[in-house]
Amino acid sequence: MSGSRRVITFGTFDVFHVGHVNILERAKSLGDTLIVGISTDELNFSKKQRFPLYAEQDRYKIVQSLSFVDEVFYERSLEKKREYIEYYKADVLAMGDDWQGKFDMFTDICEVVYFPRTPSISLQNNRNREVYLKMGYFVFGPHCF
Ligand code: C2G
Repeated sequence: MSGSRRVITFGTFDVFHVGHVNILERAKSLGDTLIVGISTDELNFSKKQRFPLYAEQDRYKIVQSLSFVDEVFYERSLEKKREYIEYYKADVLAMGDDWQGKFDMFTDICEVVYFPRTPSISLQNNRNREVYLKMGYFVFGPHCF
């Protein structure tokens, strides 16, 4: 649709929580169409040396089901970010501020916006960690969402 503003964001969105809702909602508020790149299991392993708790097809399905998400795709390589932004004709790239400054090189092709992370979502220091352990998840060391 001409004149509509397209926003893109990327993430793993593992064990989906309200911090993820907040960033996606804020990202959508910047435009008309929200496109989300979901990191594949393999990409996650290469950047974090562990696999996500939820499989990529489940993380994909969860994010795709949100009313403010319009399109979802698999992000297979961090190096392809520029290609993804161009392919999806994004006007804006939105990310949480744990990535502050990291994507400023794309300001030549789109606007780059960082939103504050939602604080205090952590498995390390609260009961959530125990709950996950009881569910049978092996939670590696400090695992903060
Ligand atoms: N986020 C947030 N508040 C949290 C946790 C996450 O705002 N408490 C945001 C992050 O800043 C990010 C998005 O939610 O913008 C997804 O977070 P992750 O799933 O942790 O994504 P990550 O593994 O950092 O992948 O190429 C970029 C990567 O794909 C981002």
